[in-house]
This record gives sequence, C-alpha cells and structure tokens, in this order.
Amino acid sequence: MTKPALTLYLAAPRGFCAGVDRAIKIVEMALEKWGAPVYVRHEIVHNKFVVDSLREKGAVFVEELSDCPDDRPVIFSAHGVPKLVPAEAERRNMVYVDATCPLVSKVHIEAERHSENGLQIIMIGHAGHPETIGTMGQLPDGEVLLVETEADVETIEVRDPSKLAFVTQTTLSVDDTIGIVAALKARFPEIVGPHKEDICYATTNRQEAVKEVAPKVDAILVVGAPNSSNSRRLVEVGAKNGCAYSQLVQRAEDIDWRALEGIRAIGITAGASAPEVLVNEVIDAFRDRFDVTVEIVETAVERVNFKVPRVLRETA
Ligand code: 10G
Ligand code: SF4
Repeated sequence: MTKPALTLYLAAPRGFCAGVDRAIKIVEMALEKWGAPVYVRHEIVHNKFVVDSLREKGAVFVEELSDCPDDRPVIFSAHGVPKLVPAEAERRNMVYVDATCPLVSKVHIEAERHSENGLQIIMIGHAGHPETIGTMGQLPDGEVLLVETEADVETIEVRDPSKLAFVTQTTLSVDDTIGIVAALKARFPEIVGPHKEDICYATTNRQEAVKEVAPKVDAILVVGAPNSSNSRRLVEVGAKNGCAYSQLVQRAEDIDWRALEGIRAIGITAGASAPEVLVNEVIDAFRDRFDVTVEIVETAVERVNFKVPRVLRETA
C-alpha cells in the first residue's frame, strides 16, 4: 500500500540550549570525578528521558537538600536555587556544584543589584516554577513580588511606586511578556528593568521558529515534558500563530494518530530540555506511516556554549 505524502517542517533551532547542555555535562562529569552516587537537587532539566539516563549512570534525584547525605556531592539544577540552598550546603560542609544556567544567574545578579540600590523587585514568572522560586529566593521574603498576568499588575501592592525594578523568568512567552511589561510601565512609569526582558536567546529563537512553521502546517508537535515551561510555551505559540492543533508529546508513543488523519503538513520542534534522539524517534514514527519530505525551517543559527565550572575541569 502506498503511504500518503506528508511534508514535515522541522523547526530550527529546537531542542537543547547551551544551559541544558552544560547542566547535563556537569552531572556526567561529576559522576566521572566522584563516582556514584551523585545527588541532584530537582530534575537537572525537565525531561524524563534525560533524568532516567542519568539515573542509570548513578545520579540520585531528590527535591530537597535535606534528602541528601552530607558526604556525597550534590548538584543544583539548571533552573537555579534560592540563596539559602548553597548556604545550607556550605553549613553542612557538602561538596556541591551549581548547574544554574549562567543566563539565570545573570537575572539573580540583576535582582540583587536593584535591591542594593533600594528598589523593590517585581518578577514576571510562573508561580511555583523552580526558576521563579530560585530568582525570588535571591532576596529576603517580600522583597520580590510575583506577577503572572497583566491583570496581576493592576492589583499588586508595592512599597513605593517610584522605587521599582522588574526581572523575568527566562522561558516566558515573548509576546505575552511584552503585554505585561507594557502594563507595568503604564502603572509604574519609573520602573527600571532590562532593555526588553530577561527571556533568553534560546526561548526567543525556538518561539520565532514555531511562528514561521505554524502557518504552513495542519498540526504542530512539540517534543517536551509536561513540566517543561519553555516547551509548553512553544505549544501555545503554535496555537496562537495559525495552527489549531498544537500538542506536546514526550515521545513517539504519545502521538494521537487518529487526530492526525488526513494531514498533509506537520511541524515539529522540541523544547530546550528535549534530546534530539526523541525528535528522531518522532520523525521515524511519521516515516512509518507517511511518505515524508523533510523541510528545515531555520530562523536563527545558535553558537552559544557555556563552560562547566572549574572544579569539574580540574583533574581529580
Ligand atoms: O522550561 P523550564 O524552565 O521548565 O525548564 P526545562 O528544564 O524544560 O528547560 C531548560 C530551561 C531551564 C533550565 C530554565 S532556565
Ligand atoms: Fe539557559 Fe535559556 Fe536554556 Fe534556560 S532556556 S537553561 S536560560 S539557555
């Protein structure tokens, strides 16, 4: 039986960003240097496949530092941690490596600098997300106020409207954040902040590529995990930019083939924590059912690379 023709538009850039690449390397190098077990506080990045692979090599994933013994190394996830976490590790004389992405650390430093200058901080982010908890946790309770939506901007109570700064989570929707920043500037004209926001290059580029793909296709699949904020934003960007069927899949087995019956063009991308092997698995699943022509939709070329911390570069 002949297979139906399908054009598969593959977004580029997609998948691993420099911060994820570095964080995974940190766990692998820590295992080489210190042997198993190495503890990791929170999923190193939000991807089950990545976490399971590292677990097989001897990493032990826990949610809190109190779940780690004093005498084994611990790594903090790429999303960042509140200040009290490394402070507690030091108090316990633990060996720790901070895998926080340098672009998240930059936001931490920004928040601290504004606070030192007497400004109260407003963070645009998602409540309960580890990056938001980590960034807010750079300063004492109450110094950072969280806003998630434009509506929140109208109701927050600030100490002094003339002494405010804002920072953002790095993985937000670029378009939604423009609206929130505009609302902040309208209500608090003196608020200071970064030139645009703190959304990182990888988030911006992946969303841009989806915008280019969305109008060309009947459906978009984003390879990524349900707890991956940046991956979920890619699903929303697809839906808001002309593709009614935009879905998250962790792997090929999640694809709802009945919903895709009769399609002629599919868009595929992957969140910043999703490995390329899973993208290939999804593409292969399409090849099994369709006569696939792959078209790459490249909207940016990324050359960002972050070094791992010195302690891991030194030989044991
Ligand atoms: O998109 P989120 O923040 O949920 O994380 P992720 O692990 O899915 O992707 C990598 C992004 C970060 C480490 C946050 S800066
Ligand atoms: Fe760093 Fe951006 Fe990747 Fe987060 S999504 S780890 S900020 S490069």
